[in-house]
Amino acid sequence: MTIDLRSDTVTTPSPAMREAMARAEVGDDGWREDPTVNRLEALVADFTGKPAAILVPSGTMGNLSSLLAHCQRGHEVILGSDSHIVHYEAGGASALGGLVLHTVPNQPDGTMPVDAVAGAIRPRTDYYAPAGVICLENTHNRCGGVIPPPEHFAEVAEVARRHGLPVHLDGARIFNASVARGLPVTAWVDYASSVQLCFSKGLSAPVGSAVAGGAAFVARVRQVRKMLGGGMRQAGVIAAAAIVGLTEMVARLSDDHANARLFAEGLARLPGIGLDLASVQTNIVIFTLEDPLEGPRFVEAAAREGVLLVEMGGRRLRAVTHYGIDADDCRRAVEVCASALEQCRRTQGLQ
Ligand code: TLP
Repeated sequence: MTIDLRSDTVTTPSPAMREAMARAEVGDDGWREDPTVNRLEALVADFTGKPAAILVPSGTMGNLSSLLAHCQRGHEVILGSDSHIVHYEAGGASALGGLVLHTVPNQPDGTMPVDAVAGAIRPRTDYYAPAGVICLENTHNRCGGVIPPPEHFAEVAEVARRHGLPVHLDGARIFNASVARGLPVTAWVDYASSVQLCFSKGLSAPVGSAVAGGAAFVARVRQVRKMLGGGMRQAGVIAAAAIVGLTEMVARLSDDHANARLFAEGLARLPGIGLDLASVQTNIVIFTLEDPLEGPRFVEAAAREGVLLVEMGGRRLRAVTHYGIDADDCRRAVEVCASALEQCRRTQGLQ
């Protein structure tokens, strides 16, 4: 059996989700007549403590529609250099929104130096593109699923407040942060004007994300979602699974975190692997291979033995635990990584 650690996006719906999808009461959401979508949106608003929420097809559309709703063409989006929006959203904010991505270095703990955030907000003169929004990400994917603390959010929110800017939170995995820290999602979300959260990552729903924020903002996102072709009709079948995700799959994220730690501890003992165990705070494990071991070769060797990982460039690799992966899988994955290291050394003539 393949142990797929490429992402928590590979999860498939739980039996309870399939059941809920089959039974979902539906209507045309274009008319706001899908009762299951309406229930999901109310639930998300409740969870996030925001006045309104809207279902969108993906995390990428959630972020993009939020940025387009906050900004006008030519505005700058101030965000971390390792943000998902910068790396993995196909440049949509610039291509479709005419927005300029102004990056501030991300630190290993997923935060940004607050002075640098403030410094990125340009003076209002004819020369500069004006700032439109500041973005945060939690948990921070490319920093290894780490959890920037609420205090950091408070500091960034204060900078934003001083400049009259909104803060958008890419909270694709905010529930992982919440479970790992034992805090409600509002511990972070309260500092953001808007949040995007995903149902199709650790919560294991097949499709969907939500954006939450103020009523006028969400109304604007609804219009942008339409523009982007993301308006859906009988989306209750999707929303039904997301509701199960929100109500039944959040607490079990602690299993994913324990499994990630088990895998990371085993991996850290292997010679040739660089891994800072302090960075393993949730379900993501990012590790490095020592020079001159090659990432793509390692990924191929592990795949031949049934363990799938993602190569991130620069000898960095990623493993993500999720629903469907248990402790035995993680122990097996460590053995396979040990074997992959040996194979790499052999094929690269290093032993
Ligand atoms: N992340 C995916 C890939 O796109 C890299 C993954 O496997 O981790 N924000 C964050 C922080 C994300 O990690 C992701 C997905 C998204 C947004 C986008 O969500 P989708 O894939 O639903 O568009």
